[in-house]
Amino acid sequence: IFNLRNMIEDAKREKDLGSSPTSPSSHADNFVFDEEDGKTILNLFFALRNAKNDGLLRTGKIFETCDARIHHIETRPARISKNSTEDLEFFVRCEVHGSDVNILINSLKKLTDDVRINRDEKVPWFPKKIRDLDKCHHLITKFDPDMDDGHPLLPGKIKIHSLLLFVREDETAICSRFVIFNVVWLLLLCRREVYRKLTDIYPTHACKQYLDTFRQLERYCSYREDNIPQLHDVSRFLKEKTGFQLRPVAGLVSARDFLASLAFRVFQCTQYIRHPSSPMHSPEPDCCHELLGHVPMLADKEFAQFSQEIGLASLGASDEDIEKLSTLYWFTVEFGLCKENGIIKAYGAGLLSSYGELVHALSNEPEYKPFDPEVTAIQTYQDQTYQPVYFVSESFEDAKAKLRYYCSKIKKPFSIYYDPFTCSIEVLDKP
Ligand code: HBI
Ligand code: NLE
Ligand code: FE
Repeated sequence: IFNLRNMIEDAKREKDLGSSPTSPSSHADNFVFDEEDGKTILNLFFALRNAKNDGLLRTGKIFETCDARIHHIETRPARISKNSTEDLEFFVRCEVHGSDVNILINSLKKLTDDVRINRDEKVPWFPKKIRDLDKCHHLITKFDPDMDDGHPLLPGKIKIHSLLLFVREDETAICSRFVIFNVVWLLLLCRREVYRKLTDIYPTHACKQYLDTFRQLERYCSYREDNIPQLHDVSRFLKEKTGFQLRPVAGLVSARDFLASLAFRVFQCTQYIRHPSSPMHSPEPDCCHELLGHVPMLADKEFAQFSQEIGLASLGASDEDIEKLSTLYWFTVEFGLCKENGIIKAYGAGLLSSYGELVHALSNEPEYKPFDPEVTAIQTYQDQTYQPVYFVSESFEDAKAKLRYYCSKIKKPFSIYYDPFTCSIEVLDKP
């Protein structure tokens, strides 16, 4: 019998460490290259209704998860309280890394009321060096410290490299080596089905850039129906083609973090596989989506540059602009269509990894709109099932030019320059 509790603990620890091709070895970590360490002082006010001990403890957990150093804490009974004397108001002054500020605030907003913030930073923290990406893998589930074990997808997730299974603790009783072996086998069959069905329709549905790089991946990266290529091998291939590299990540990360990594030509990749009950569509990214959807496109020079430009535009942007850039990313990198000799083809990764949606996108069911960043950036969307609306670009070149113009209009009190030799950002103040 596997000791699943230990495996889950190990997985969590590994998730926090985020072993990555871009992070330096622990030895090098002893050296401090940073002149500024990115700390922010926050003054926070919030109220806990019906403050029982668990509310207080859960709030404390948020500060702990975000590695916040509390300098000062004060509580008092809430002044305006219809209810009872159990309502408490808090004042906390703490020091937290800039990359954790938004997570901390959003988590507090979920758990407490009347959150007010006074922070002495005008521009949100953003990574300046590729090693700063070690601070950019905030999982979206981190919002709620208690959520990890209850995530609906966890029982179906598997980590490919170590064939590590995530199983809910209440299921441990029935799990044996035999069961795990069979689950792994089932997932490999799922992967084969995804691969077969998709490669059947790529010639008619995928754009020419995709078809070209996919052939290369078959040749040089063991892309086959009976194989799941290793992240490291694929990353090395991409690095040679366009300078992009892959970095393993434990799940969906915040939009700000995800986009920031693109600025450095780093793509954060999930490594588990979708639930075998729905091979033709998964609402969340998995290794099929990353390997069949994103990787071939990231191996195209033009597209790699397009992706990096969205990333660069996101650095230090306001929450509102991050939202718009995410939406642009969604309707281009994930679900973009483009014309090829007048015929519409798919270049979005979310389409190229989902047989169901790829067929749907090029049928006469959905609505098509011309790609125009101003319009696209405010289109509402959902991420659970097929999109009812897609945006069509005239060509890649055209999409890139339009996006570049859009990004140049985003208001920021500074401009940035990316130095490809050192993989770092130079910040230039605007007069
Ligand atoms: N996180 N791991 C991961 N993979 C994604 O594709 C991803 C993400 N977070 C946000 C995101 N994509 C997009 O929907 C945009 O918000 C950037
Ligand atoms: N729907 C896609 C798929 O099934 O592969 C994943 C989309 C991730 C945003
Ligand atoms: Fe994706």
